[in-house]
Amino acid sequence: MKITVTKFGLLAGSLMFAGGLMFAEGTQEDDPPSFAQVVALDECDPTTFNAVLGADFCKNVALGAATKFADLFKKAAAGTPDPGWDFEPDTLNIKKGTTLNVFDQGGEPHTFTEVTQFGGGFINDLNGGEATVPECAGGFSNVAVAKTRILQGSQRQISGLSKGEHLFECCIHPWMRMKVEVK
Ligand SMILES: [Cu+2]
Repeated sequence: MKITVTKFGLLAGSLMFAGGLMFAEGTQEDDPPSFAQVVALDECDPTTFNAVLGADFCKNVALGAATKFADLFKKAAAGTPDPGWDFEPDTLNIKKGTTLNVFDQGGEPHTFTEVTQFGGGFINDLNGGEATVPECAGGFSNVAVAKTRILQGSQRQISGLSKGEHLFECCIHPWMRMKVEVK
């Protein structure tokens, strides 16, 4: 009798497990995952950045790969901006209805700002000679620009993108650029 009860218990457990799997599959078909991940990266050097911009502006996440504050400006002025400041991936193909999750995994703040054409941001000395694009004009005193800011360790969600090509750049470090194709 004891054995029968145990067997029944196992059978019931298996059925519940199978039911769980079926339910999970059904849910996935009804509601396909519609998120795409984007990350913002940088290699700011906390010591030199925070000496200029204030304590805690740049978090220590680069683990030795850091670029000093003055060097970031030098490289940008020379037309060879630091590739450690980057959105990944560079291009993304998504279906209409997909939400972008843009994570700032770098040490400092960025913006993820849609622009009609790539160009300069709101810090002239980082623009490598390019003019500020209208969408970045005014910097963070412009609420429309401030809304596109992403702080370290946080994310911005972009949804409702129309079909076609969308361009995004960072209004601080305008060589951080990304193209999103919505089909
Ligand atoms: Cu940036």
